[in-house]
Amino acid sequence: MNKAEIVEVLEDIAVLLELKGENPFKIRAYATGARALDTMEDDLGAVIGEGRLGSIKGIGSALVDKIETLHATGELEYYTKLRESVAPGLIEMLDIPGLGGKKVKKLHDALGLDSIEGLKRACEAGEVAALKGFGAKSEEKILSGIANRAAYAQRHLWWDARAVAEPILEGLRALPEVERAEAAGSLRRLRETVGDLDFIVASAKPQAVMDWFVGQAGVSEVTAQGTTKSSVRFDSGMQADLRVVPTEQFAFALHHFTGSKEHNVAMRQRALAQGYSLSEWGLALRSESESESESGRIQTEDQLFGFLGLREIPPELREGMGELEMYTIINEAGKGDGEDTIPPLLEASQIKGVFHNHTTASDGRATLEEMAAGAEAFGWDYLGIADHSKASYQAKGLDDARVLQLIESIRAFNESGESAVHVFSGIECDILPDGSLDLEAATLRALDYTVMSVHSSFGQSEEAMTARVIRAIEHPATTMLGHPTGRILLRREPYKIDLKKVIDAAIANRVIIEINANPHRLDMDWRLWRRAAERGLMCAINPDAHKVEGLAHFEAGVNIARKGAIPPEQILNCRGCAGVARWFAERR
Ligand code: DGT
Ligand code: CA
Ligand code: CA
Ligand code: ZN
Repeated sequence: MNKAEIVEVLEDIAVLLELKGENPFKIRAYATGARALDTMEDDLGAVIGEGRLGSIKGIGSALVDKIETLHATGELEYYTKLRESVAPGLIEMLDIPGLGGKKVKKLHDALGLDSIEGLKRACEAGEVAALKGFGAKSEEKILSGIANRAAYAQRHLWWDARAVAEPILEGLRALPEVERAEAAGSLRRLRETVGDLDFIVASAKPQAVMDWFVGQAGVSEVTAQGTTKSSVRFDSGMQADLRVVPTEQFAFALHHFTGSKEHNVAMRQRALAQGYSLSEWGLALRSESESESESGRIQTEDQLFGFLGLREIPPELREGMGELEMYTIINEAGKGDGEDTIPPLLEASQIKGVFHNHTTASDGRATLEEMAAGAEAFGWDYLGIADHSKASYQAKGLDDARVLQLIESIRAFNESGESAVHVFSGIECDILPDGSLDLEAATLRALDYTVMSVHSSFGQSEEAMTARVIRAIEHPATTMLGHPTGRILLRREPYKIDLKKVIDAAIANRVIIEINANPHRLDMDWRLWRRAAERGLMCAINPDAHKVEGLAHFEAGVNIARKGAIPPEQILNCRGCAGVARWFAERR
């Protein structure tokens, strides 16, 4: 087990002990140990090897054995037993925002609750509001937490869905009976969350493909199995549909099951207007039912679109949001003319570096050097470091003095020439509840760039939150706005904010809005980008990486930029080092 995973186990143990009402000193020992391990800069394997674990401040003797066991075996009997000793319903209750070990214990002791169902009933009966330490507001919050949890349980992050889908697709393609195989549905459209996976296969021997699909490792239930269609559920809760079609239907089936529904409706209407009926099976002339169907001539989606007078619409734009108009071939004779009206979509290879990443200076888990090496591995020219500011104390945010030190160490790093990657000094500075900034203007100006983010007082009114963020945007030292709605996909709703006004202010002040590329955020949302970019808004793709592996998330940001059809010239990451430096300087 790696260090991060062990930290999570220790944190879990502390919460479980809290839930059981154990001795506070024991609870604190685990919580402190988790923090000490988390912030330890040395390599855990080396520290254990040298027998130094017990001498690390905050790691008590009771923890040394447990950490070593977890590191060596990935398991710990004490932890397994502890989990087993707690009712599963209580552990589920911990998932609800605002409920920690102490509160769940209180609900259990005072009201005898041991399930989410019971908790919901108790809230609806007003019993929770009457409890000391809870009140009407927290009762309401628990209820909405329960409702969200039910809705969220149905969907998965795109990033996780892709990880499940890739080996399935490879497995399908490796079958000798399979001619073509693709993933369709929301996964292919690069939606931020995915309900279920959809696979389309071309094969003359559907049975063999079906058998392989339902027999995969990890399938916990076969929910449907026919001759050409089956559905399964995996242990992880993910569901997947498979449809097998003859090769000549493949393009039609792939197009249909890629969706979206709205896109399909628009395509069908377009076909009808030209006298054809379009379905998942094919394309046929409506007036002469016995006439040869057109399907035979169409073997690819490109040909299908072309038949209807369209250029090939990339899957990520098929959302029924005007993409047919955008991709209509204007001038059939001079194809070149029509092509020019279609905006090129961003490619991952155009990215020359990323901004907004954290290091061990605040709550990141990797050092500046390690992060820069990670950026070099991607072949990037530069890396932006933006650690937290002091108001984010739980993330060890930096005060003015530490920011100035950090600028110095980044300068030294750049001058040392030890890396081909240039590091830009930035900060993720808290926007305080009144819209003022967490650091001195002079400190902010000393940095190459700044990202301003809201991390507190999420419950403000829409008016107050909008004014707060706009005040930060209008500050002359602001370069970018970080995760503008604070949403955590499938976990936390966005805070209330009028993004239309925020976008206006950003354009007027030449402030960039980020696409926070963390797969849990993808904020600002793709639905807003096309229109905002047309009006001149600049974008930056920011992985918000807290460790080296987090840099890879930039790809999820590229997806969103594509879905939002943001022209590459309006994406700061497409500029070279000098271009980026110029943008930063001109803002000041
Ligand atoms: P999801 O799974 O909720 O994330 O979203 P999708 O888009 O993957 O939806 P899904 O799996 O229900 O169906 C896949 C595609 O099949 C969908 O995007 C469009 C097509 N489709 C499914 N049902 C209908 C329908 O009733 N009408 C039309 N026009 N298309 C449909
Ligand atoms: Ca689906
Ligand atoms: Ca489906
Ligand atoms: Zn943040």
